[in-house]
Amino acid sequence: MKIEGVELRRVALPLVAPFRTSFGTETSRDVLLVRVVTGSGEGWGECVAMADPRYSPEYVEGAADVLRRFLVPALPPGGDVYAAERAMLPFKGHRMAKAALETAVLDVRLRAAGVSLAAFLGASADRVPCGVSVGIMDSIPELLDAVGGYLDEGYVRIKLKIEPGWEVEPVRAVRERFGGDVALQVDANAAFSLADAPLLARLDEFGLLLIEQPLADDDLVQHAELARRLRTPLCLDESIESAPNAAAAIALGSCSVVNIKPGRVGGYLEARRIHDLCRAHGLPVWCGGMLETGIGRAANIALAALPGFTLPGDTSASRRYFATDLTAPFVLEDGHLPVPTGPGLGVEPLPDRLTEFTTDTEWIPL
Ligand code: SMG
Ligand code: MG
Repeated sequence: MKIEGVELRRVALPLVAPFRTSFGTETSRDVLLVRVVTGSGEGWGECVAMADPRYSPEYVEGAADVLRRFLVPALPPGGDVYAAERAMLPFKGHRMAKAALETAVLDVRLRAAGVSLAAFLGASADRVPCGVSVGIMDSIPELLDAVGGYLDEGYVRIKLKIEPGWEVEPVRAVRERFGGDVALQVDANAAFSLADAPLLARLDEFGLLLIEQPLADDDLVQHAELARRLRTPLCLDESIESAPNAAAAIALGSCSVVNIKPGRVGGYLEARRIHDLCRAHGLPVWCGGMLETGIGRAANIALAALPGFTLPGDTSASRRYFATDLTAPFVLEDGHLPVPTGPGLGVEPLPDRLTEFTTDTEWIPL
């Protein structure tokens, strides 16, 4: 196998509704796709960086820049994914950009070998239970309508985005309307401080599955202190960028659950290492989401089928975000999505959709 070059492709997909978190509101998904081309095939990867560096320091334009300037030129042409991972290691950070390129290499390689990503990673399930992430709303009635709609669709777990001023009341309202049996969790995207511990402890009475990333990304010690003051399990998202980070968080007692997002940790190889580490320590993990198109969604579903993913992830159906996806849509069935079985990611962008939504392409010969 010889990689001839890499295409960077920018795609803009409108969202079905604005998605508000503690750090901002998304109305459209500006996606960077990476396509690795060999003499006999191609492989795709989706970069999960957002347009602005608010979730993490990475952003779409920055990811494209580091790919064209450093990561693609360093790529070994043979198509070995471990060699690709090693070649990118000297360049610090930029994990979302690295993950996209690594995934495209993995996809082209697995397609050539006729092996699915799920099989390569060691998946043990053929379908995964799905949760949904519900944005911050203007009012409680609006929130209850949204949650009710998702429960009707069959989602098996609800995650509420929270921020200071939108925490206890939305959780109480959802519990009052939909009862104590709904699997419910919250995500603060780092919007609180340790001084808010008494406020966050008021969530204890609602029997949440977990509180995700209440404090700042780099606050492992304070997360450990907060964990001691809450009964609700603490889950980390932004804080966990690598397996060593996860090991530190576990050793410190900063969390008892981990949200694994392959983009955030530099790819599916590192995501699997974090899964293995957490499983060895008895911590449940679940697969996060970054409003992926069908390309990234397919790969996340394969990862979520590994045995340590014992909690439902943010692996929702395509229509949660997009009226029209780039691939054939993922459709919820009895609260689950099927794990793709075809070689590689098992999905491909539909050519007409790709043409319709592409805003820019760039070819980088190797
Ligand atoms: O793909 O369903 C999804 C998004 C789930 O809430 C979600 N993601 O912090 O977990 C998180 C956020 C990050 C993206 S917010 C724009
Ligand atoms: Mg999160």
